[in-house]
Amino acid sequence: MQRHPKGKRARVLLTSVFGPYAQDDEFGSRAINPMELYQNQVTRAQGAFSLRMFHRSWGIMMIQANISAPCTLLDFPTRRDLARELESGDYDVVGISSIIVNVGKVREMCRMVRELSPQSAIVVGGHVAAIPGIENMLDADHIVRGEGIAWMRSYLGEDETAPIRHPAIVSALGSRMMGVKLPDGPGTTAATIIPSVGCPMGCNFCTTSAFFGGKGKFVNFYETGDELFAVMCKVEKELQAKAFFMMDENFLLHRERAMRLLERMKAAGKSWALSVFASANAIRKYTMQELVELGVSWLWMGLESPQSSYAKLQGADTRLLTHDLREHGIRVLGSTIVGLEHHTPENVIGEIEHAVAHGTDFHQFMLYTPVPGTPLYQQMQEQGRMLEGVDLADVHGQFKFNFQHARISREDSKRFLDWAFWRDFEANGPSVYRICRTMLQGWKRYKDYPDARVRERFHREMKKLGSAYNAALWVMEREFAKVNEKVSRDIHGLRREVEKEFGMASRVVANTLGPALLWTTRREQRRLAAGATYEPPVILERTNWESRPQLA
Ligand code: B12
Ligand code: SF4
Repeated sequence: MQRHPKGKRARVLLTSVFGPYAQDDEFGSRAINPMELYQNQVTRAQGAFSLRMFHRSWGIMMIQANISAPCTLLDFPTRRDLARELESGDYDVVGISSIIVNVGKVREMCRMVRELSPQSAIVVGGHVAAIPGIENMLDADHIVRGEGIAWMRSYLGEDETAPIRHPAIVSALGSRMMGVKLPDGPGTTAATIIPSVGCPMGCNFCTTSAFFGGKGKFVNFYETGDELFAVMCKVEKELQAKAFFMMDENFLLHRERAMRLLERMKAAGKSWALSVFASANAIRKYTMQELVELGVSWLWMGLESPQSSYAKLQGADTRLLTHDLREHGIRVLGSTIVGLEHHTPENVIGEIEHAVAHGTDFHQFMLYTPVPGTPLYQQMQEQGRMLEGVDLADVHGQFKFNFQHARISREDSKRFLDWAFWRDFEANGPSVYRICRTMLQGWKRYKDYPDARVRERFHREMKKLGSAYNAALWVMEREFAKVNEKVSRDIHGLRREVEKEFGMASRVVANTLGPALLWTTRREQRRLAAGATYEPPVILERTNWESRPQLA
């Protein structure tokens, strides 16, 4: 591979794609595809009860933390921010990180670099690099497919096999719900830990798996439970974090690593909470006690479809599994695909109802989408079923099919998808209510558990349930009566249980804080109806510079 002539003296700018994001524009921003996770693909039908938050661009944060060259990281810039940095910076290398939907922005950013910083070499990385023929779509010097830390280290003449340094990453920023901004920052938000990239299960539609090698392959940043424990201790100290978002596509699949982590947590008395992604086959390798002791408190699981033949689901009764997990206080985010090959206008409703009947705390619905770089895309291309003229900015699984489905039309794909979100909300109520129910179940089961770490974790969560969350229940009970009377009564029942458990104080909080929260919720509903959107803040961070200010 070619090295940059200046090696580690090269000055590097790493940037995510520019905003604003929550609008329709010629560069590929889409109003229905803001820079948010829950609002985009999980709670989008839940109005003011939707969970709103932003996540930093972790890929380039990891790269920045692992090179010794002077480096500036620009996250969520506007074009003006980018232009200012390019004009003032004298950068030798500009690295742009993007996913496929944002390829139009990458093209424009390359154009800007050539114009404003012609001496810079342009490196494009992240999932956008999976587009076949991307070299001809934009003007870059290097297109990097797969893992980027090793690539950048090698490009700058550094040791690509050196241990990975993990930056302290606050998992979310700008969180809000029911019209209220939630506390952010050290001590209040989980820290993100990235143990690996890729997933060896190799489901045919999965871009993350395909991008890092596909079936049987993945890249581990931390091989052992001991390494992971050390990283988590360091981040715990830096961010005062007790909760961790494990950004690993299938964290529980690596049982040996997870069990060693548990041993170390036990020995050190760590009462950590872990949010993880895991497939059903991986979850079943553990007893509920092991999961609870490991601190698993939130779990993202692909349910896909009862008729699908994915190896990760083989033999799993996902409804029973979801029920058990929630009984043990583990909040479940289920993920279902709409528009699989066997779906028809007749059976898809039944499959959505089946998904809804899981009664998960959150439910993501995604359209079956052949994304460039995946086995599914290749198969559809070979069969001549990819639709012509679909803008890549619209290929994000939340709009319409980008391929010819055997039985469902492109227009209907959107109708079924939108209905799935609505149906889950209507039948199961706001996700905030559902997580309160799961938390209470966990508390009842584990409040007297012999392991003090586990008791402490549930106790921490319960403080919120007995106070602010109970006020939220008070609001939801009132507001949801208009949508589903039965769910509203269930919310009332849960509130009574919480008050029985936590006494007079929680009732007082509900009655005093509740009306204020009702007011902010209704104000938020009006704001959203009038078209209000949210954008992440622009962030600029410099490392290894001797004399440059932190903020532009
Ligand atoms: C966090 C996240 C987000 C955040 C984005 C935060 C941000 N600042 O960009 C949020 C929640 C907002 C989000 C939204 C969406 N996301 Co998203 N997201 C993720 C997630 C879960 C983690 C990303 C991550 O940090 N991974 C860990 C890091 C270390 O890996 P990485 O980013 O891939 O980076 C590595 C390499 O790619 C490479 N690299 C990355 N950048 C660069 C740059 C250079 C210069 C170089 C050399 C290398 C390099 O090196 C890194 C280290 O190895 C991934 C799934 C996943 N497991 O990766 C999906 C994922 C990236 N998202 C995806 C999608 C589709 C979306 C949405 C369209 C979904 C939707 N319908 O709502 C929206 C788009 C929003 C928008 N307007 O752009 C897809 C991308 C598919 C594709 N092929 O393009 C993924 C892969 C999920 C999936 N499997 O479908 N997302
Ligand atoms: S189990 Fe999940 S992360 Fe792994 S390949 Fe399948 S869809 Fe992707």
